Amino acid sequence: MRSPCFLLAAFLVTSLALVAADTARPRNIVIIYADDLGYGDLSCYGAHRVSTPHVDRLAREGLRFTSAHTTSATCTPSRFALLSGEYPWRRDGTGVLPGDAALVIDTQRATLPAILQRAGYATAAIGKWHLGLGVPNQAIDWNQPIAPGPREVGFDTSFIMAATADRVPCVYVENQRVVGLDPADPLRVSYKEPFPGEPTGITDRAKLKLNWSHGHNMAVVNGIGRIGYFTGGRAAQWIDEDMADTFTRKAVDFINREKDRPFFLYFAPHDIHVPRVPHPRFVGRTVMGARGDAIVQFDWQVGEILAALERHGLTRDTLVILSSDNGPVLDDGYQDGAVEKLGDHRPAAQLRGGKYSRFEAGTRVPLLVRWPARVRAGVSDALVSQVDFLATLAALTGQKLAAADAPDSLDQTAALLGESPRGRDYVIEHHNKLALREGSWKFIAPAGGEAVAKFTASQTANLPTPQLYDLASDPGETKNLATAEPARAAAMAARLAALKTASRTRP
Ligand code: NG6
Ligand code: CA
Repeated sequence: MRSPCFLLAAFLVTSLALVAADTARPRNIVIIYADDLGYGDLSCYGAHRVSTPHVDRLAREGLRFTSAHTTSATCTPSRFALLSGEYPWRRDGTGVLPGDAALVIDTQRATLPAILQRAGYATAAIGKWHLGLGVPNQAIDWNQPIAPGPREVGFDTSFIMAATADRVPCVYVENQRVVGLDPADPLRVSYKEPFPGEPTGITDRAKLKLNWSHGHNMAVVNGIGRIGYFTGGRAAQWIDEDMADTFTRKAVDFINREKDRPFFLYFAPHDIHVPRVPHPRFVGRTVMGARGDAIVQFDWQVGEILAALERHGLTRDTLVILSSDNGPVLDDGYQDGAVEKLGDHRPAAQLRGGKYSRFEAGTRVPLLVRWPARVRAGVSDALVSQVDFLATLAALTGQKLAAADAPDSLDQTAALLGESPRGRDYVIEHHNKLALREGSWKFIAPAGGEAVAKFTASQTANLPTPQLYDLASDPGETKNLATAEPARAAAMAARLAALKTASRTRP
């Protein structure tokens, strides 16, 4: 018979191992990546004209960050950085992509999903992709399997839209095949010229159910003008009103299917990007029109994901990260009432700018991290960047990075799990040109004064002279101190230039 001492020791070893297994590494990882959701758009970040109870639950049970950044003020570059751990401005072709673009992620390098796959997680990408498909200089044949794509990037399964909901082709692509295509009606896409006989947002403007304000006047799908032209593929076209339900069902199916093994779900809803056409059950849920209703629809999707985790008893051991790819925008090309019905809602809270901007609201976004087994609930002011998710999740799951991998991704485990109040000592903010944040100081490199679509240089920060702000006393970036503090401005300009020319920032 074993001695009581031995039994006690064995018991202690086993329970310590169990505790370690519980907290060293998350059982599952879910990233919920909203589109164009601003720093002030959630009730847990102060919004009061819209209520987001499901997201607020994540905030209550997890960590809410006040200084979290995407790398860039638009979608493709931010998603590129999130999945590759590299600043997008190091690579040509990582700006907002058309729907027929080639894949922009280098499949020879480690990616976030590939690392988690290696660590034993089942991986899925569901929702918006916008990172290109196929190889450069070779037109995609939408009627055949499409590669490379999410699979070659590290996702075992995928159910995506190729680009954005305002860009053709308006079809879902599941495991790299267009869903529901009728072979007798092949789908063709062009970003150059219209297909003869197909309606456009100009010829059929009077018949549109959602009128455009700028751009979005090419192909018409589901009564809405889009960017780009297409012909054929009628049976495969999505219905915008059902998109949130479709993506959510796919995400919940994935959780149900993989519940018994570790999984990584990258869930990228279309909301609250344009065209904002929420399902009828969400229409009128806020006084803010389509944009507010789309926020409620986004919140509902979060609730469905959390409920699926809960049902399978996975809440405690699942790391859930919720954030957005860039800051808010009201009129992004459709007349959907976002401007007129805004009232006193402040999509960027106290921050200046929004999508397309190097002012804070371009890249400072909501970030919530919930992992009950390890992360204590609270608020963190640590300066953090999504470019670090890759190295942090690699470290958390015990994966080593090769020297060439993720050149700008730092292991920020302590900050992202709330174990340290200190994050990075700097973040780089990007839209065309760069800006640097160091502590509370913000330096914005001069630009040529260029406007972006309808957005003026004073919204985008593309001013011809350097700008320097002290966010501690001036969170709204209203007092340019570049002339008053020339030494600080020069030092920050020099540091930014050095960071830009270095080929990597990960030691
Ligand atoms: C812009 C579109 C805008 C949106 C954006 C990409 C026009 C006039 N504007 O070019 O509507 O689609 O690209 O947004 O076409 S993002 O969030 O995917 O980066
Ligand atoms: Ca976006």
